[in-house]
Amino acid sequence: MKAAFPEITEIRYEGASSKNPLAFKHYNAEEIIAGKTMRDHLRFAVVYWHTFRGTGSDPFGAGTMQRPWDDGTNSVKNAQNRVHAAFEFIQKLGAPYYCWHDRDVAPEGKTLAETNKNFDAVAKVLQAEQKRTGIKLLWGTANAFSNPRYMHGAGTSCNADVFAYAAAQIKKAMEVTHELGGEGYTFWGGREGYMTLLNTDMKRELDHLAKLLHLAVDYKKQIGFKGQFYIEPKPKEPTKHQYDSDSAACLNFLREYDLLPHFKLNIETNHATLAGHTMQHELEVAGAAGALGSIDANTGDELLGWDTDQFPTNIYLTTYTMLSILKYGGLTTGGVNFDAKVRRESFEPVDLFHAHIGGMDAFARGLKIAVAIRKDGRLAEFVKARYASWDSGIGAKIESGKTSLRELETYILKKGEAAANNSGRQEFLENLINEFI
Ligand code: XLS
Ligand code: NI
Ligand code: NI
Repeated sequence: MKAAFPEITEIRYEGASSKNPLAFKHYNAEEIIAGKTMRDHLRFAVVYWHTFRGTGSDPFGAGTMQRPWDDGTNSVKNAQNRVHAAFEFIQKLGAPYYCWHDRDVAPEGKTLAETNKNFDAVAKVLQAEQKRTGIKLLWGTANAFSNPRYMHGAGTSCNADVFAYAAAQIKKAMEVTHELGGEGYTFWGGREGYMTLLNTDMKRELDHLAKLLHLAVDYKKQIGFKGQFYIEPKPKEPTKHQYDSDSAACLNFLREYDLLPHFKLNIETNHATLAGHTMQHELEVAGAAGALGSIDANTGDELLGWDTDQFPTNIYLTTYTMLSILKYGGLTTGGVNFDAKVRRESFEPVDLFHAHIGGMDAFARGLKIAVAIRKDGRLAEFVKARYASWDSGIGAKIESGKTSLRELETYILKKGEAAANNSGRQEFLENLINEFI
């Protein structure tokens, strides 16, 4: 088979002084930092959908992408050929993982049976390419939002047959994920929400969504799939309101329906922005609940206000992201998955390399900076000292649940006034972070 990227050889680490655009300046896979290789800390993944299926079309115009290996048809043969191009790319880039939706990798047929057959035919090539290259599947997912049947949602559709269809599709996507040794499986509720409450029975829809996830948990056990389940929060787009709107809403839903032991969150930067939060906020909410699983690494444009899925290059963003990830013990089953697409104007194959190299280098720098900040210790010490009043005396008593309103009243009446407050020192801390950037 003809090479898809004939002019490009393996991307190597050349160090910070390199001027070669097709080399890593900071990501050195083998380098050990804080006890692990950078490869194991970051667990980079390439997405199949944007990188190999993105056409560059937008609501105002047709596709622009030059993808010489793709014949533009919806055939199984073309889908199989595309797998070779994809693995050539991922291997040259040196990313250890990739992710897909079922419908990214194989075309839909006229019936579910035909669709599943197509999927199997392509999965065979995926399996062979994984074996040849050592590249692994970070997670799989089902696209239960593109086909018109999902116009009212999948698990939350008002049409019970559509729920059944989605269930069948998810069953198959889980099986293929399992066959390919996937380390996880993600649920992003593409249309699990509403456009208007006038026609929506919200309680019933949420009950149904929980049912679907319970059925998936049951089936996971039946087939012996040991991968981690993730929910990916997003507040809107395509619907006006998605039920998995942010980390807090997802955690509440999972707890309410006894699903929390089976799921972690896959947090996406651009989705945090759409929810009116920072990425760090979303990671902290998930981390505090022991549910920080994986991240979809991208960034949005705050002036545009939609899910622009740009590659992350902002060092503050990657630093804060890595600070939270390291704080909660690092990535174990999850990874740094580039759910990002090149701009419509960046239409040449080489742009895919520029984009991923930039994202990987930005995360490598974020990792190194976060490790240095943690090693320095002043930030953590400051936070610890800020809460010192809880370590003994009345604070310790409150924390351990050994007090009452009556006792607290007596305590304050005796003291007359609370102890003086200390400065929050935000500016000092911002300067401290800048020392490392
Ligand atoms: C869309 C989501 C989607 C998920 C996978 O906004 O980010 O790409 O990551 O279904
Ligand atoms: Ni995503
Ligand atoms: Ni997204």
